[in-house]
Amino acid sequence: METYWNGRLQVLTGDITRLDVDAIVNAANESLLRGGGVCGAIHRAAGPELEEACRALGGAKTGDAKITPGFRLPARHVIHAVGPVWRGGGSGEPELLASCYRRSLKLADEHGLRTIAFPAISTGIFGYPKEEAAQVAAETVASFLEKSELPERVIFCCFTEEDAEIYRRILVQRFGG
Ligand code: AR6
Repeated sequence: METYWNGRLQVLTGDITRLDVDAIVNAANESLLRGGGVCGAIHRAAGPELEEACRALGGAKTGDAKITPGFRLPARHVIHAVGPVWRGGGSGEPELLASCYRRSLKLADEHGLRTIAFPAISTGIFGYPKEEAAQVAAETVASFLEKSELPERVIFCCFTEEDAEIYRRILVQRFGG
């Protein structure tokens, strides 16, 4: 696992449901109910209590995020962030994607969470190009951390080595190798 910026940013390849962190972020949709992709994996690993807790949240708008306990996951909390569906880039997608990273980090800060792991939100079923999404993710997270002591550490959890390589390249450009 590579670390950047005195260890506050990390890139790793693997299954986010296995991470022992204060919060993992779920790439949800506006219903906040169980779906496919990383969302399906998180619900499977957390158990049925997670869907019950999500149902009680009553959905969330694109660009927003809401928090639940992690139930059977090693992570203490799940932050359900709703990324945008990619419609070509001219429908406010970058701002909506940035917003769901910011809202997730704000929730982590408000709950006193020290460690949080993000998947590459919107880059699977929602079709956001991976490179562009990683740029938004890295820039938004770095700007937030510059102004906030919490979370102390943010992990970009990539599902493939190829995705991790994109993040490494972007973070080396921004923070140096
Ligand atoms: N750990 C880490 N990353 C993962 C995992 C995992 N276990 N599984 C997949 N990924 P996606 P979206 C990566 O499709 O595009 C759901 O139905 C995957 O390779 O999960 O935001 C929701 O309910 C990709 O890079 O989320 C919504 O309806 C990234 O996670 C919709 O899909 C996100 O892919 C959200 O679509």
